[in-house]
Amino acid sequence: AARRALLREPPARLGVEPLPEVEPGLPTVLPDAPSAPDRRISDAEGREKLPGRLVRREGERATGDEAVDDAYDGLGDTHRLFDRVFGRDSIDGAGMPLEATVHFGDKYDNAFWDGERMVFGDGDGEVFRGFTDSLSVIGHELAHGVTEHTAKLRYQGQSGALNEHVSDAFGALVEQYALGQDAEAATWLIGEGIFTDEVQGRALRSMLEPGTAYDDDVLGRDPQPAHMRDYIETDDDNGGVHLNSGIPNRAFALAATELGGFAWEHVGRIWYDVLTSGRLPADADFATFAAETVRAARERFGRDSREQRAVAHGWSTVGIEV
Ligand code: ASN
Ligand code: ZN
Repeated sequence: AARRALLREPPARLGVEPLPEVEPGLPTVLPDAPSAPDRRISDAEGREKLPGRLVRREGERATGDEAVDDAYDGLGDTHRLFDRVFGRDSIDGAGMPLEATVHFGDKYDNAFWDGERMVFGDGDGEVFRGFTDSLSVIGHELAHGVTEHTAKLRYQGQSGALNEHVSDAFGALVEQYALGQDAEAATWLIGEGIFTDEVQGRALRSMLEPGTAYDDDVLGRDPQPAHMRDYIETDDDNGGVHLNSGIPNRAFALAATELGGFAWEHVGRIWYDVLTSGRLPADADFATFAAETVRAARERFGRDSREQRAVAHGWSTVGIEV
């Protein structure tokens, strides 16, 4: 009962209605008590040198530096989703410190995971605001760490696009969990609030409608495909990992919205099961990954369950039959 209560506990920060009773899936292995994060935020002070100066450790007061404090809070929100919903304490599942560096570089227009830490630029102020302004981006970067410690999806071609997709999926879930948003209320946008007002765009990517996140004079049109027929073959970007991720992103968001309710309770759980099953090859292609999600849906929610059908339906809508 304690475990179920944990699973249903509403996001802590905002007072949301208690979650409704849901039909229980298979028992979820969760710790009896939530774990606490161990955050360490460093400041690169405008240089491209890591890790930078340690400016805020776990339990320390806000610094007043927005990037530092947003990164600290965002890492807390990300830790909370993985811990409370999936029973995973931090990136490695064993309480590993969450390390981030902010103010990386001069007008640096990106955020990334370097294998050990999350790194966030301030943006140039013309196209991009700071990269800590979006919780889905913080969740995205931390999820790269989780993937590295679980399925180890190779960052090239289709497995690379799946690696990117997994980061977008959990980035979106971090935001939804923190806001107490169900699948219909969710924006399914990654990096909302990242662009300045000068840019014609809503976000970096749209999971539900890939290819529609922005259409701007300088940036051009969002190039993400939304269906297998538009898969992009390229040598850039490790084989278009940030482009072709639109295809699995849409399958995930479609399944979630078809099911309704809280996405972390169904598709999130299924995707997490796939990541941690030990069955997914590091070089998995879309079809292999899709088959694993349908199998995980069946194992957790039952043969011919709504969940299994919604997941299969999501994939077939983007041109992947399972
Ligand atoms: N924001 C990108 C990502 O996390 C940065 C990169 O590709 N290095 O995937
Ligand atoms: Zn990424």
